[in-house]
Amino acid sequence: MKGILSVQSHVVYGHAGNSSAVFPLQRMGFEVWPIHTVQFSNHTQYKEGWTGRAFAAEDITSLVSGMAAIGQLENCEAVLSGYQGSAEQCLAIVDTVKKVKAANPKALYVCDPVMGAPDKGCIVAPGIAEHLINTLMPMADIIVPNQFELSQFTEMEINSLEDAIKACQVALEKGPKMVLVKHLHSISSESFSMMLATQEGCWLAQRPHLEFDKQPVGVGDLISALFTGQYLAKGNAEAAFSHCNDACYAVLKETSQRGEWELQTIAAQNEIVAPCEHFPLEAL
Ligand code: PXL
Repeated sequence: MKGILSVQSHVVYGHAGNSSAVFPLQRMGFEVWPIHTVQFSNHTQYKEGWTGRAFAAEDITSLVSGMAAIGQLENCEAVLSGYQGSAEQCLAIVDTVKKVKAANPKALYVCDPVMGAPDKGCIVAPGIAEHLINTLMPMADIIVPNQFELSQFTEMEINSLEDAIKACQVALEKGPKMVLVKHLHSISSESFSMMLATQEGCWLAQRPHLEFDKQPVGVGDLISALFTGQYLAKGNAEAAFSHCNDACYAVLKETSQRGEWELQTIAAQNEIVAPCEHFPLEAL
C-alpha cells in the first residue's frame, strides 16, 4: 500500500502541522503515515501559551527503521516535512529522505521550511532555520517557502513580483525542481498571492482576502499538503497548484463564515476534493 510520510507537528486541539495536513490528504484518498516532531496542546500562537514537548530526534529514526523492517519504505511516494521541534530532528529528516529514496528512487521530498515568525507568535526552536537553509531545502525536490523563507534561502530581498520571480530562479539553481511560494505578501494588498516556479514556467495564483479577527494558523501546512497530494494525483504542477489555491480558499471561507480561528478542514472537506470557486492562474 502506497503512502505519504508526513513529518510535522501534532496539536491536540486545532489544526497546525500534521493536524492540518493529514486529514486533507486522507480526504483526497491518500494513505498518510504521520510522524510527529512535537506534541503540543495547541499551536504556538495562543497568547495563553501551550503545553507539551518535542520528541527526540531518535524517535524519527527509529520509527523510519521500523517502517523499513516491514518493507514499507519502498511504498513511500513522498516525504513531506514541516514544523520541526529541534535542530537534531532536521538531521533525522536528512537520514529519512536518504533511506526512502534508496528504497524508492521515485519518491519526492517536499520541504515546507517552517522557520517561525516570532512577531506573529510562531515559535520555532534555535538552529532549525540554518538546517533548513543549508541542508533540507537544497536536497528537496519541491520547496514551499513563504516570502520571508524564500528570501532567507536565496539571500535576496523581495519587494515586488519581479524580485519574487528572480528569487525563485535562484532557488531553482540551489537544488529544488519546484518552488511554491505559499504566501507573497509584497505583491498585493487586495488579494492573497502565491507563486509556483518550475523549469517549465512560472504561475501566479491569487484569491480574495477574507475577513478574520485573527489570521488562521496552519494555512501553509494545508497548502503544502494539498499541493503534494494533487501533484502526486495529477502529475501536473500547474493543475495541482490551481486546485491547491481553490481548495485552500474554500477552507478559509468556511473558517471565516463560522467565525472560527482554527481552520475548518472537516467542515470544508467536500471542497478540498472539489472546490466550488475557481480562481484562474496567471502565467508569468
Ligand atoms: O503552521 C505552522 C505551525 C506548525 N506547527 C505548530 C505551530 C505552527 C505555527 O505557529 O505553532 C505547532
